Amino acid sequence: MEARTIELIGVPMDSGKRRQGCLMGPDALRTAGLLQALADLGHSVSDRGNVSPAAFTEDTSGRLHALQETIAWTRTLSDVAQGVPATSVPIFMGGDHALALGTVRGVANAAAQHDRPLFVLWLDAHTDYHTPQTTASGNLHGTPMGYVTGRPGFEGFPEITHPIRHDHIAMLGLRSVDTEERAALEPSDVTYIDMRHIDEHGIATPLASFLDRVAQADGLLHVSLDVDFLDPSVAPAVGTTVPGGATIREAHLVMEMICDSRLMTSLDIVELNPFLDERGRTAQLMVDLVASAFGRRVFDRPTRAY
Ligand SMILES: [Mn+2]
Repeated sequence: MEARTIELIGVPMDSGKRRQGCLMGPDALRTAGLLQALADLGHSVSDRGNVSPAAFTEDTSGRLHALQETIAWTRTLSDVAQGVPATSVPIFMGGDHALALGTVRGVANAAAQHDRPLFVLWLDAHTDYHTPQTTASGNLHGTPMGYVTGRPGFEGFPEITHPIRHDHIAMLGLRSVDTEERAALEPSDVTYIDMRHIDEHGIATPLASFLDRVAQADGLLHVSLDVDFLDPSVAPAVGTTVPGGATIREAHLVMEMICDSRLMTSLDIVELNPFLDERGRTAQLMVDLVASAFGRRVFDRPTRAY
């Protein structure tokens, strides 16, 4: 693929759920060699260091976990994401999935400024389509898709001025969807591909048709990769393990197809909890997957000059 300018942005965010550890995610990805892996592919890569949230005062009386901290992160990350030049591809190194409240809002605003439609590919065991009212756990990492599509009930969060259209969203790898989320998603135009569908039809066909739609619309593509998209036997470093996830090869194929499409304009790597990892194997796998999305051919390495 042609050389890209890539900005690594560390997001040590841990407020989206109660189990702690994702704040170490950015450093685990650095330690696993993310920058060098991308530079070796011929890309121009810089590490912007870690982002910090705007000042906040937590109110622990409510049902929602770390609401004010999450709102503060959302404000900051939205500004950071919106400010990335259109010539660069930002990789947001999480951090838990609540970071997508900010990153997707920000890239949606930037897309609107450039008059381009934004599409979102959500690679996850979960739909994360809750609102602060519907989440039973009170963990806001289950709400980013609800937020960026403009669902109501996000009091205190920055207003969504450019909601993501439901027909611009594909969710891949689903295998744990709450009743309320299913009821809200089923009548919508979201493309949701659960693991049974992947078992029966493969992962390439639904992904190819989504990528075709993005290309037809001359759209920008934000990819949000949750560690729990993968089966926990190959990616144990995540707090929300659900058996029956994507295999290593399925995940690489998704990344290789994203690479071939040349459509991806921003990427989240989320929910990596190094505290739960086994000798860094999950962090290493995530680095390998990102490299596939930027041109590395892991299982077929022809001799090639970059
Ligand atoms: Mn998620």
